[in-house]
Amino acid sequence: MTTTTDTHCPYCSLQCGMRLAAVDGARTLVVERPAFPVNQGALCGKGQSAAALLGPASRLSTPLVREHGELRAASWDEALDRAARGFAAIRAAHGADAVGVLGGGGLTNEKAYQLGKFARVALGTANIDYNGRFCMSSAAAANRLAFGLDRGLPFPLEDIPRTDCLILVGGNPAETMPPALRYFRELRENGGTLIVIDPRRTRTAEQADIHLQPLPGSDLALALGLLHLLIADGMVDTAFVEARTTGFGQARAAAMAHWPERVERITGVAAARLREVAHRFGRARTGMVLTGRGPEQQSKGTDTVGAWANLCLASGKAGRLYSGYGCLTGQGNGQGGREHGQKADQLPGYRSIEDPAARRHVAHVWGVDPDTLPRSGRSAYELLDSLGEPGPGGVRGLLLMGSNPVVSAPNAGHVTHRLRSLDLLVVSDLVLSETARLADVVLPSTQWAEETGTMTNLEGRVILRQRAVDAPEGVRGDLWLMRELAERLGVKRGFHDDPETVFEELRRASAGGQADYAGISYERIRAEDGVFWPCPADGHPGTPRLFLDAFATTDGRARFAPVTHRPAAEEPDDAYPLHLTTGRVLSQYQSGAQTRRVDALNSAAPGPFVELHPMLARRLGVAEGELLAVTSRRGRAVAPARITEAIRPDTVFMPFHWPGPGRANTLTNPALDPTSKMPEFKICAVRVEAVRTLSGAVEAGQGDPYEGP
Ligand SMILES: Nc1nc2c(c(=O)[nH]1)N[C@H]1C(S)=C(S)[C@@H](COP(=O)(O)OP(=O)(O)OC[C@H]3O[C@@H](n4cnc5c(=O)[nH]c(N)nc54)[C@H](O)[C@@H]3O)O[C@H]1N2
Ligand SMILES: Nc1nc2c(c(=O)[nH]1)N[C@H]1C(S)=C(S)[C@@H](COP(=O)(O)OP(=O)(O)OC[C@H]3O[C@@H](n4cnc5c(=O)[nH]c(N)nc54)[C@H](O)[C@@H]3O)O[C@H]1N2
Ligand code: SF4
Ligand SMILES: [Mo]
Repeated sequence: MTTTTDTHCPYCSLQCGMRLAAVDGARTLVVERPAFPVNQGALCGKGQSAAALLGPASRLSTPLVREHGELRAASWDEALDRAARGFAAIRAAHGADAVGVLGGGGLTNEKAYQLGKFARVALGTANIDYNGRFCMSSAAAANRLAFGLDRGLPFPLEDIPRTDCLILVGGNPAETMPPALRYFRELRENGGTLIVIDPRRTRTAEQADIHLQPLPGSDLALALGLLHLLIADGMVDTAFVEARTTGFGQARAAAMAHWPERVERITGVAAARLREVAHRFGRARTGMVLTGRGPEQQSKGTDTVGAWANLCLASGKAGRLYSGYGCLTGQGNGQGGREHGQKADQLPGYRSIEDPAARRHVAHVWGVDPDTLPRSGRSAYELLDSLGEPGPGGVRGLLLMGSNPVVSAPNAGHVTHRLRSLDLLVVSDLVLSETARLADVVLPSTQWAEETGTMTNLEGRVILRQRAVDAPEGVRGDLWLMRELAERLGVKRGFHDDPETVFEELRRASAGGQADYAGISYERIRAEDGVFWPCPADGHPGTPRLFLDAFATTDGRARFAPVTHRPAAEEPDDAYPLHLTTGRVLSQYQSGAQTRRVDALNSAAPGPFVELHPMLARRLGVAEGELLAVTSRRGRAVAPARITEAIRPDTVFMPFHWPGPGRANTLTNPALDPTSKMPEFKICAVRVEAVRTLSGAVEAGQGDPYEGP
């Protein structure tokens, strides 16, 4: 017998609708679900192969505890007791803030919400943050500064084909969100212009009318140069600027100092090309700017996104139909995960943890005294960097749910060392990730199709992932294990393992906040293909398009960002003469903890590589497939050369999906953006050499590049 369930993909923020068919309760297949509007049946290879991780084969199926240095199987009681006792002991000895929590943007809204509550109420710690800090925190910060609200896209994807000119900055959806490419294709079929800005000629850039190939880290200068040309060539929409914005004077002054020839020197983009882009965008009736991680994952990411938002505002392409700035959020619940309280400075509903009214509201929903709620804690990298530190302020115990920082954190050799120095590391995961391997207690969690929960996709559309199959024997849900841990920490009420009960509480906690879910219910989502927040009341239609009447600032006006260009935290020099940038490939997801366990994906993308230009390859004397050692101030990585004319000759690119000798994050620079605390994943200075053997090259390097399989 075959039963089918409509649900959504476990991976990226597109949250493609899919149908799961369970055959005789034994096999699960992904089949087409044509009706869901976002992807209309299309799935990428990751979605198509997602059922491979449902069975027990590559999964954790029992809790593990460390004994005499080794992980061994344990009962749930033993594992939970050990975790709770350990946290309580650290708290008693060093204070509540000595226990940290790191969450993830892949967790459902219910899990993210309850994790934030668990940290503040059951552990009493300020130190909770999540991996979204490494993802879209710069765009989130810039959105709040410019528009007063952070929702990645202020419009649904279906608006993209209806705009006249779209600039996509440092995003590669052909590999990172393939079904979304349809929207960009339709834009061009409708006569619109697609401009892509990326140091590499990616599969996405190949589809553009214009591709600019700037130096990594120079986007801020590029955006300032475009604004300069809008002003100089009379393309500013003065009526819009006067009626709906503030702060143009300062932005204008900064832009005037970025004349085209100066910008050409900083970015490597010819002044004539810059002018062509400024005129196409400036003269278009409607226009959008979308950013991916390229311009965001920089130590000046917030300012850079602000500069792109400025361009939209100056040309009157914001707060109007088919126009606006948007960020392509990345993780499955990258959007919802940043709304309901697993961020260091935040309470549910996108409320500030420092705001007395917000504290009162949420404390009331939680049934606690507002004064017992901690204040803001440390951001993700600052948290990881403080692990195991002796003395006051050091975090000695960590609960990690939904991230694999041994592979994905910047300066990962150092982060691994810090994780190892903890008194207690508790990891909840589906698989024995590289980080779970370091844990003292590993808790096997249910995932995706084995449990129900809501996710909020990149459009701000709240969708429902429905349970379709039974979890493997021995595996429990994250909601359940939070409740069990809370109980063992003496908090017997307020934690639930039923997702709908948690969602009902989340609705109340978010009510009146910016990300207001009060009018959204499981029943409504089922009936309506998702509901866009804010949705403050039962009969409210939801809000697919934001800012059409007013921006979300107190005076309703958008704010120009007062930004000027500055260099990357680490620029090339004689010792490290090249730029390294990092990113993704089509067939692996993030740290690869899930996708490296799927055969079909592994054969398509079996391992790390270093992408470099033929001119550079000749200079280094390296042929396709031969090994290269890439060295930065933080360590050394070794991977085969992939030679392509698609990249600038002064830049090399590595994907970050693998642990071991080819781990890109051994190299990356943890310099943080001062506002968003985003690390500079997209630029650091490196030296590249041809090497003969892997082992020789690794031994000659520094640090601790090899972790896990
Ligand atoms: N296959 C796959 N899909 C994914 C993911 C995955 O791991 N694998 N992860 C998901 C997640 S969490 C995210 S955040 C998204 C990310 O989605 P994207 O933002 O599309 O992904 P990236 O590859 O990180 O970066 C995009 C592009 O930025 C370019 N770039 C590098 N440096 C610079 C720069 O300085 N300036 C500019 N303008 N561009 C630069 C890179 O060359 C790259 O092509 O993808 C989501 N989808
Ligand atoms: N060099 C470089 N580094 C980067 C980036 C880059 O572009 N370049 N991008 C950054 C970005 S944008 C991101 S988003 C991060 C992502 O990097 P990570 O935070 O490491 O993300 P994942 O690899 O998705 O890790 C999620 C982990 O949680 C597990 N998991 C999945 N679902 C659940 C669940 O429901 N419950 C539990 N308990 N576990 C679950 C998975 O098995 C996996 O081990 O990487 C960042 N690192
Ligand atoms: S594009 Fe994203 S959501 Fe859609 S199938 Fe691929 S990984 Fe899943
Ligand atoms: Mo991300």
